[in-house]
Amino acid sequence: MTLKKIVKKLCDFPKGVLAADEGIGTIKKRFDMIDVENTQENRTEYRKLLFSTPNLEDYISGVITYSETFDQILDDNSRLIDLLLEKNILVGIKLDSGLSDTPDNQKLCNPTENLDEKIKYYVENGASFAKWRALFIISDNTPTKENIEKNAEILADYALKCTQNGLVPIVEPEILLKGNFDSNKIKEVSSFVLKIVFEKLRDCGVDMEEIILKPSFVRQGLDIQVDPQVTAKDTIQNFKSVLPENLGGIAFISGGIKDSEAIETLKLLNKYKDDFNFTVLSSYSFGRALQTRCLQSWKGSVLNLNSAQKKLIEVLSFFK
Ligand code: 5MM
Repeated sequence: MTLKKIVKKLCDFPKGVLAADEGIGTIKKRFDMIDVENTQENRTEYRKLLFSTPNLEDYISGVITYSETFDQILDDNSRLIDLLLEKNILVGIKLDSGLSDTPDNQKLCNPTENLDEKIKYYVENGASFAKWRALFIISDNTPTKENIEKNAEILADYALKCTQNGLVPIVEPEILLKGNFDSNKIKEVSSFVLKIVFEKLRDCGVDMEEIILKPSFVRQGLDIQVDPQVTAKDTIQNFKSVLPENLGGIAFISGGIKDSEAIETLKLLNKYKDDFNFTVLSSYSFGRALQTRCLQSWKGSVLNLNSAQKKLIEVLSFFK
């Protein structure tokens, strides 16, 4: 499949991407909420539950995996990711190596060793796309231009390497929605971050049609209740002025927004797109919004497998 076709398949709303690429530290936070120990066995059981959910392929076009999951072999000697490939669900791989704190309380992407070799390995073993996350924190003085530029250069370098070697890069410049900042602030920060990210992508010569942007919604801080109609319209209006028209697609993060609100916002955004003449394919790459009810139903017990899978499908059905 060409990179452009992969982009189209992944962003074909109401189908979208399940972000199941939590690193060891992040999945621990999710397991802590349901009192499940963060062992490799439990991580495998949980991801097996997700990937073997009946009819998952009716809703999900791709799943982002963590390296441990990608390489996981099951008791019958099959690969865990084969559960997805057999259903014609595309497999993605998290290629970033997490974040470091900067002295001024911002985040900077860590480098990934031997990135070219890793990309080749994942392509040879069935991956179609990748993900790299940068994180920007809103405060009175942040994110700074310097911090955005440094992270954007890393994202652009990763994106170019992926497209040159056969993976669609998902470029994730997440803006942390935690807090009580107002809509003017998020509009200003979102525009500033995306403007610099796309400048750096262009400087590197990345083909915009071959990439997927994974942004946060343009929403006020999570402490504030917001009407999804407002977020949907603000997001389109803001994006229209900064995103290239030939961008391959968008796959939003849920960013800690409640599942029902995140899904409603994306549905409305797709409904309003024509009114604003916004043509970029817009779908999702949600983690928490898709998984929270499923995790709470599973609670680490094989006895709850069916009910947990039903919860996942229940949430996914809200998109239709
Ligand atoms: C699923 O979590 C992803 C990996 O997180 P860590 O690097 O912290 O282990 C994360 O990138 C995720 O894909 C995005 O933040 C979107 O997830 P949400 O839950 O915000 O939709």
